Amino acid sequence: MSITPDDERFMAAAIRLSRRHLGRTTTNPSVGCVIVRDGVVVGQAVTAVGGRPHAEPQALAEAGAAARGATAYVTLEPCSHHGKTPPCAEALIAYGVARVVISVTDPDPRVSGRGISMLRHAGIEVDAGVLEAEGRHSLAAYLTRQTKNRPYVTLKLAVSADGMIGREGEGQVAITGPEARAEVQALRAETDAILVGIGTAISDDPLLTVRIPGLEAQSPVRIVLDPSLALPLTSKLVQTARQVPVIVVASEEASLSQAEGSAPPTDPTDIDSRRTALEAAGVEVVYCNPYHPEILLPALATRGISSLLVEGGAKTARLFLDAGLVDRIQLYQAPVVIGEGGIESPLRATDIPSGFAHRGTSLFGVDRLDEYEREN
Ligand code: AOF
Ligand code: ZN
Repeated sequence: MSITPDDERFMAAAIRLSRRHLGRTTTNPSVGCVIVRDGVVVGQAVTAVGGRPHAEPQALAEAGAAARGATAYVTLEPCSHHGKTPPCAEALIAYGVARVVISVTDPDPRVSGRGISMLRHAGIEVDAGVLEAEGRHSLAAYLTRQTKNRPYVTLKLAVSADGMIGREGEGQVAITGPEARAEVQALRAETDAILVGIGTAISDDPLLTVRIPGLEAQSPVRIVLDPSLALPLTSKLVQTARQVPVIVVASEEASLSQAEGSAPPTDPTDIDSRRTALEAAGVEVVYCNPYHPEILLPALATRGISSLLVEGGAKTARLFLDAGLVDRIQLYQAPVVIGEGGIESPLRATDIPSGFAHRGTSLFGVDRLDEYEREN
């Protein structure tokens, strides 16, 4: 059977549904499943928070007997493995579904085409690749971690009309307005981890949590690149480390502390006592080279982090850009003028690196957001 406009419409609904649990199912992907019988939706579900149960068995349970002869729209190939739950392909077969429409095939080596062949062997018609670009977009974090062994990296920058991202020595400077700031919080809520350099952690003293009512529990893990453990015990990050996890990435050699805005070299005993104090406050200290994203990112993937939001400052942004390890750029442009003492943005709308495609523009109050994504 060929793909119809209705197929795309129901797949679009499944993709939209899948976005509901983005950032809350890691390391599992957030998958959407819509079951349709005679043009009517009889069951729909998204992978549960925490990653299980998967989407399909929940949607099938809702459909019940109406699933017999129905079409299931799934954003990811149904699984075929006996993992923590039984295979979803088996459930689709058991309920008597007649057709399965899939957006993206699953790169998990335990599945990888086997879900589709199980279904076909059982006589179910399968169409894959429907709205694949949109499907891949919704599964970007999962696909990146599976195929590249690193998290999907989003760089967020808020740039003033004169090309600045802040003012030297002034802590947090409001560049965007409240609408754009709410949007950034929504982005945090669907991301596993958020990262800043020690310079930003000290000068801005940010909280980096989600404060949208109802979504507070979705705050990402907060990561600070802090080679010599200079993060003050009085900082908001440390003070809230018991509520929302904080990971400090320190260098194995304290002598690397010349880099970004950090404290001057100190004797090792000092470092040891700072480490003890940070850990006593609930901060996790990880030793890994903080200035080599190509080493750091796989280490984060191993810890189950599939998506990472890089929020500042200029040097940290540059570090990830130069390493070619940014997948998406979210560039806010605000009409504010910073002027004297401004910290220049590492990036402006006029110098987006090659290899990034413009994916869209949104307006938040007086601020403009342009989204760029790496093409490949
Ligand atoms: C589906 N539907 O909703 C999801 C799937 O650890 P397990 O046993 O839960 O298996 C994890 C794998 O299951 C994951 O790597 C991916 O291949 C698949 N995720 N599959 O059929 C779903 N979330
Ligand atoms: Zn499954």
